[in-house]
Amino acid sequence: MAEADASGRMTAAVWLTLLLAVVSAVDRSNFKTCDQSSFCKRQRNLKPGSSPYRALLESLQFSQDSMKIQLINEANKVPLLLEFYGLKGNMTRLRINELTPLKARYEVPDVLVQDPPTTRLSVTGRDENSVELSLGDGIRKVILTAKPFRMDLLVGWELVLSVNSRGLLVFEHLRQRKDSFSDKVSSTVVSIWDSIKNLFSRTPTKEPDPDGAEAAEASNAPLPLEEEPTEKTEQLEDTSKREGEAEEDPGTWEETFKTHTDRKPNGPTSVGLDFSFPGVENVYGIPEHADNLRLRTTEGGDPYRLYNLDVFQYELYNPMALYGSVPVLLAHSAQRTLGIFWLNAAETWVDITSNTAGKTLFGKMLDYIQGGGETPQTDVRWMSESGIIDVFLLLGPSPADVFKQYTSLTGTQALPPLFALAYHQSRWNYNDEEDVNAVDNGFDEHDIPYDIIWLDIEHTDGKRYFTWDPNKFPHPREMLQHLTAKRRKMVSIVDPHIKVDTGYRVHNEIRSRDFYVKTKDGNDYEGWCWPGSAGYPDFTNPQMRAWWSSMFAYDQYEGSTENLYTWNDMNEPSIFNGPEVTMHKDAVHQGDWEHRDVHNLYGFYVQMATAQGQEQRSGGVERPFVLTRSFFAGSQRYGAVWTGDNSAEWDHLKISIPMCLSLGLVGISFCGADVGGFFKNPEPELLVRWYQVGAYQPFFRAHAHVDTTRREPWLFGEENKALIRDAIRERYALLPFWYTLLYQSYRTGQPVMRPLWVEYPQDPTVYGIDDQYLLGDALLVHPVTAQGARGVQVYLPGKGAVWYDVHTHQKLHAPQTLYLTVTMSSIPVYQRGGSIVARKERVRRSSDCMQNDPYTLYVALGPQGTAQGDLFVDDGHTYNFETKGQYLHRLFRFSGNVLTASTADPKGSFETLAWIERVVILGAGKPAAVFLKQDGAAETRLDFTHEAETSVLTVRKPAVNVGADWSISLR
Ligand code: NBV
Repeated sequence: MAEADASGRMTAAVWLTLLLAVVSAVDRSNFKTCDQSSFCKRQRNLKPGSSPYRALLESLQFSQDSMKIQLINEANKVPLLLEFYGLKGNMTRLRINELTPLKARYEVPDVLVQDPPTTRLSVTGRDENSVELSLGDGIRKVILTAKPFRMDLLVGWELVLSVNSRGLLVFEHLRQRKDSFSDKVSSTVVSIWDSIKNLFSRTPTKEPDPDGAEAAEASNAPLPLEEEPTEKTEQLEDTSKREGEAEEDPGTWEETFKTHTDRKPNGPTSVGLDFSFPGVENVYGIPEHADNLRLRTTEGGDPYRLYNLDVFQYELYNPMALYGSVPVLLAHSAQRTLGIFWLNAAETWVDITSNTAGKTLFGKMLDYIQGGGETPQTDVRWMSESGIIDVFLLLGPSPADVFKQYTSLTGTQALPPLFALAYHQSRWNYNDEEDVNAVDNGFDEHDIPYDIIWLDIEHTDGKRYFTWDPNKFPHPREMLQHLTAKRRKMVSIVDPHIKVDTGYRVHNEIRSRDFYVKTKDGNDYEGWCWPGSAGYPDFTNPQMRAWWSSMFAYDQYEGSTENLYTWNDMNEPSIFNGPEVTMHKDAVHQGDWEHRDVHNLYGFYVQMATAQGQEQRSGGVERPFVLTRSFFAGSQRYGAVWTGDNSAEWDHLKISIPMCLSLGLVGISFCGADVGGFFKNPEPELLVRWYQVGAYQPFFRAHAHVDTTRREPWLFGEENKALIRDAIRERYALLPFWYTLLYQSYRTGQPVMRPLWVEYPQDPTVYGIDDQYLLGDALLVHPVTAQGARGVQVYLPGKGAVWYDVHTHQKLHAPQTLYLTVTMSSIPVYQRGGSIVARKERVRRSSDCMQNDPYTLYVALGPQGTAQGDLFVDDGHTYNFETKGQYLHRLFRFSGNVLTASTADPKGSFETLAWIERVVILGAGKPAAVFLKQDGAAETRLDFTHEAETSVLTVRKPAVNVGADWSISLR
């Protein structure tokens, strides 16, 4: 593969080989540190202290649900407008913008699913320096202090969150750079300009208004709030000297990183704000970082960075940016869980400090015993390069409340088609149709289920997406039909970089419609990527997105069929010759917005347009499946994400757990990591362990780099093959459970993979645990992620709770930490006593073949001898569950020795042949007899077996349809 193509250009493989030869780990120098990012450095140079901002109480305006007030920076006198809303569901929203910006500042569209419904806000107190507001029921109060400006949120009499208490509010107002402006005008104009400047010393309105703006400045009196932002008028002064700290950094107006100079036509525009959580020691979220679940303090290092980047061979345990960003942080203590959603799509850095950081547990205990210790507190500081401050405070108080609140704003996880939860087989690349066929047959020969085979970039005709290589894939339709016959699917990659080639229809259409992102000079922006020179469709443009979506129609994407789905890669966007391997910040998008403003949204939009395309090709009937590498808040609405180019190393296996847990906390539940590791060749032990881990993560796909040796499951000897097969079969058996979890997530916004603290919020032992987790609230998984492991330490949470080892059915009491010895076949999983989990235990070729297979219910009795669980069933692939009510949501309850099945949701109904073939009750005594009762029928006796040693009762063949109501009594 390592050769130049006919035209003498380097092929992608040559590029890659060169890259690999030179680099073996991330080249950090390709990516900025905070110090190299001018706005981050500027803001970080501002130390906590008294805020220069003052709220002008006399400007206070109230409506039923909002408060508006002006803030003035006493140093530069530029007025800001603060809007504060009480939102339904125990949330508030705080927006800060310039009162009269030189031109509009970017406000993130399309991420919120609706205008969040507001709730009552009333003034309940006031003195000369503060206002007290009550939210909704009045239990929650906000005290706004005018000077220095801060806001404190109280629940009852307890302070739970403060805003700007460390005085780190920064709002770099838009202004004209004096020298660059002067350069453009003649000296005469300059002298007129200078005279005007002397006359008016503040932000002008359209017409200089001595009674308004200027007077306001003189007295610090507020400007009228109705005043519209002044669009594109030029500011009549150079205020650059006023910002003090902002001017020290030479990169303020123009910054150079490596060979790239960012000319910043709008000058410095950054915003920042601090939040303090008294009583909180644990914060989570702000993915994507290859780091532990619990965020660490950033003192003495870099802040966590949110800037979507293609980081080649990323390193672990650091705050560097990765492919996606979700600006949501959760703060947790035994008392409550809170969230901050910072809605800004520009480059963002997040600093975390804590007054207990560095204190040993003993030190903290001593503080506690002596009563002299400070209340623990965590402070979080957000810094973004442009846009406005638009922040949602999610007030919980439980973790479940915070998930509900956040997903009410940005949407819940889309319910994937059932097959997408099954096992995916990928590599870069399956070379041609014969290869696809051979791999597909391999799974049958070795009796391993799989659902989807993936084609990477080499399947295209010269990296022209929506095409097929005519030599390697001459008959795509037949290939896809062959898979259909096996009830399997395919995914093909569609990247957003479009080859600049006048012989390529996709390029020609985008160009003729003028849909490419532009350079600052108005030309089509071009960057270097897999196809060579490439254009980047402007996915922020709704018309562009509509056109892109239309490309997935069967007659547009030639060779595509109903069972072809999509993978969006490189959508940060990745640009080999761009600054930090991405797009220049001064590139221009629709509406004249700079790439700087929208950067973190690009990948979100690519997946959105692709998912909508798939939906449309079926007339809105079929649910899409799209995997994306880049994402933002709200991406959960469009499909799955994976953690990008990991490596075949044990630590990478381990980190896949906190990486997916973090994503789940911020709405994105459908997450996975490349099984086996993308770079390098895994030793068989690592590969087997990775399958065992992947089988218990929501998105389960094996994938590998083009330079790795082949690694289909049967290539590692019989023993390893059997272990991999077992792990995959385990996944298939649990598909009904996975599907139900995804349905719950879709309905309620709760994460699928949950850190233990989500279910056991009061148990401090679990706050830092990220090597084990829960699936829903029923299964606890502690995968083996260490080489040569002989055992794992498992913590079973819950006072007075019981757990059952799902393999041995042994009953264990909680809380306890137990040492479990493991062998190569062990996947430590426990079922919570009190839960009911449905499985399908017949081995099949693919999930589709299991459609009508019977269920086994695993009823794990809790300490009171009760249990409960649910099951979602529908056709597995259409929207009929939503549009036509065609679904079953079943509820199973065990209590008083009776197991009953009823509907959890009478609105749904669905015809299925699937029935219940077995009920396994863990922790049960031996009954004398077991009876089945169905509506309108006489009681019948059921066969059963009982294992005294493990207290497992197996009831055979109730043979009731899964949609029917029935009860089974143990007597
Ligand atoms: O398309 C090739 C690869 C893909 O296999 C991988 O999964 C992506 O994360 N892609 C990145 C581009 C090249 C990576 C070196």
